[in-house]
Amino acid sequence: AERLSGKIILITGASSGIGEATAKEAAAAANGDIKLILTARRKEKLDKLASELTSTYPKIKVLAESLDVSKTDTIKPFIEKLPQEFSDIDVLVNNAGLALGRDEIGSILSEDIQAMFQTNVLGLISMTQAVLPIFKKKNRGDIVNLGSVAGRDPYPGGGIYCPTKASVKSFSHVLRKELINTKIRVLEVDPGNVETEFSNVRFKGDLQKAKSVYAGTEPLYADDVAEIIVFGLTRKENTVLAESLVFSTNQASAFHIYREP
Ligand code: NDP
Ligand code: 8X3
Repeated sequence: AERLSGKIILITGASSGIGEATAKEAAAAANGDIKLILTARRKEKLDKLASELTSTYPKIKVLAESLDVSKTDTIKPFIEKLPQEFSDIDVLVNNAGLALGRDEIGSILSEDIQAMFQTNVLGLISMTQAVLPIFKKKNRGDIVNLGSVAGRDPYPGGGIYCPTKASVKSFSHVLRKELINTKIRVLEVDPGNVETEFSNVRFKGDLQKAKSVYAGTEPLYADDVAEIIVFGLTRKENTVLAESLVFSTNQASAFHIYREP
């Protein structure tokens, strides 16, 4: 919609899944009249997406930059050194995130604990801290945080991932309350199972295990979640899609999943 026209949108984790789909959905909604800052660790994937978008929409401006949000000291300098035409960000999509393993508490690898908190929580907080002054200056801007059903409905084997997403929820609440006297909006989107690279990453390349997460169901796909994000971003300025729990039609909680026999 024209409500996204001319905006500058920064997406973390735009090299795959929900982040990549959100870039495409936002570009389509604005019919290319948009500037996208695409970030993730895998620069070659971002470059591929950027060239796809620029060949579809001649008017679009895309900046693809590698940024590892778990390296939190690099975030503020990254935001401060953005080229001038991308510097006045309007929308931050805090999407970068991951789960590693399904090990039970007591046998979780310490590097997995570190990576999940460092990315899902500290990375998201640092991005928000770096971008918020830009929004406060103009009393406007949208922050979209990717939570999860896992943050609401913790499950065995999610000893770290679930608390990281509960942290995202708590952080989003505080932020929305602190910004009550501004026009800055805080949106949180909490999906159930979405078939992306998420499970390949969680099961560290065991594709059989990854596939079994979605077996017998029609899961959500990345573009389904991207549609919800863009729906939220294109509401009138007086409206905030504060929280949305999004399931595939076969899912009703973290563990209520109907699978075709
Ligand atoms: P994908 O694995 O497909 O995408 C994850 C994205 O995050 C990739 O672009 C990856 O890029 C990026 N990323 C991971 N670590 C870092 C890092 N340290 N710095 C920068 N970018 C990073 O998964 P999804 O699209 O499914 O996940 C997106 C978000 O949605 C996550 O926050 C996830 O927790 C959440 N979510 C996913 C659900 C699902 O079932 N799939 C359900 C609920 C929530 P790269 O590797 O190139 O850095
Ligand atoms: C991803 C969905 O249920 O595996 O957030 O945690 S779940």
